[in-house]
Amino acid sequence: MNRIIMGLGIIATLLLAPAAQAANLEGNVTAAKGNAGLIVFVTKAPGTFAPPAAHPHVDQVRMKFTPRVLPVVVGTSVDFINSDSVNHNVFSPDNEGYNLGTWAKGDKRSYTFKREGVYTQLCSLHPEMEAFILVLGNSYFATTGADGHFSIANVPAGHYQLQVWGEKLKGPEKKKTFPVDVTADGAKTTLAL
Ligand SMILES: [Cu+2]
Repeated sequence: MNRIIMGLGIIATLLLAPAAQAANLEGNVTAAKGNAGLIVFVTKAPGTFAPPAAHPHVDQVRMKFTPRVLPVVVGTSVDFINSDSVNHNVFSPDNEGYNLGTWAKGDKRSYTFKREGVYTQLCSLHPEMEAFILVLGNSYFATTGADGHFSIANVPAGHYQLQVWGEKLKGPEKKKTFPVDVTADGAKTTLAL
């Protein structure tokens, strides 16, 4: 009987424990070379981050990779599809490097990103084609809209560093870190590159 009561007590404690406070981290990026389509991300966050069950995809359509920039959390599998009537290839010379081969419309290949980093996506058949997959260490990232605004949902309260990635940004801009304190009410910040 005592054991049952103790067990119930533990369950009640777990049920009554306040959920970890998480809030919206939002703001605006100001950058000389345009502030749209930049990736804003938290550099380090405690915890583990499961990749999404549904694979995000990069399409090859009208001779372009779409989207041109795709941010994912480490461990994510990305599907590469071809919607054009011509063959396309996908390879990346970055980090461990890969070449997924060449395939026709309607077919697809997948790649699982096990390491953080920037992976340039290229097509050996069409040298003008280019895209970027940004593999990040946690799920707290967002892409800026046309007005430079970004919003990262469900960030636990805490002190973080933000960084910004964009293909046109120079090295020092990409290395620039912005401290931010997220409270239960969230955080609003301006990142001036
Ligand atoms: Cu191609």
